Amino acid sequence: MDQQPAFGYLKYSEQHAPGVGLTLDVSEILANEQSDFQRITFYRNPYLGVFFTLDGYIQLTEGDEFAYHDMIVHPAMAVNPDIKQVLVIGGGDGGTVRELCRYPSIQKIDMVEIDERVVRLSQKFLPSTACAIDNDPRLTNIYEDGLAYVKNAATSQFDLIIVDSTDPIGSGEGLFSRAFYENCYRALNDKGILINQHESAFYPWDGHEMKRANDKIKSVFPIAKVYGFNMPAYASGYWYFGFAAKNLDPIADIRAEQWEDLGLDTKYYNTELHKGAFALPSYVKKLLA
Ligand code: AG3
Repeated sequence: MDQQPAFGYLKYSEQHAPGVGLTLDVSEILANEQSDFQRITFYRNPYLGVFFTLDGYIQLTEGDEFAYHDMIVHPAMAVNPDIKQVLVIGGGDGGTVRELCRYPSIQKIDMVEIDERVVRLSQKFLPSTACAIDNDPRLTNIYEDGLAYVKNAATSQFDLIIVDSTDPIGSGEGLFSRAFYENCYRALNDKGILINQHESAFYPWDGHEMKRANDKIKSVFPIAKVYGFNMPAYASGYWYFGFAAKNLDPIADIRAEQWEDLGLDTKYYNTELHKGAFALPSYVKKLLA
């Protein structure tokens, strides 16, 4: 990450709004294929490292994935450090399960990813995120539709469900449906927590999806909050996750000391930031009201 930007590279460019986008130099195209579900492309950028897109949307860069994966895992673990049974839907690059595997108290993780090609290409080109896959006996990889998996899951089976999905278009669309959230509710026990990829608020089309998802989750879960984090490669540089639960409140029930006693070295998350992340800008509060 200490190279100077240079001229003469190919460019990857993603449109975020009319006249606004993100451009990354491409020093190498590592893979580009159409799977049964989506177009998958892996690139290298001289500064942020390997990044990949699904149907033309950046999923992560090696340089900023720490923010995303810290924030999709650690807030829930700090609210309930006794989490043992976890279901991850999506997350084919492995970053989410990498963070979960750092908790010795977690006994079992089912990772249900619809597209095995994302996992295999990540193992090849993103070993820094995919390192836990095929490497931790607690982790089971299942290649099927997360929607059907949750529908067939036993009642109260999980302490935590994490939905590490793409946007609500294409193969990820069903993971934003009310029926899916209802099945998650049923598959979670009384202390259960649902964390989901929740889009962002700044641009109206992303904000529209964020509100739609939030309205549905609020109608299913008694506790339904969102929290934000800085994500440089995504539209507006800021993104949200949802925290939904049957009983546990993300602020009132945080067990900060117990989490700190674990001594995990995290690059983004800490228990002070935890509280701040749930404090929303006024325009976001208004959007979700
Ligand atoms: N999952 C995708 C998050 C949303 C990306 N959307 C976008 N760029 N418009 C990231 C997977 C990380 N494990």
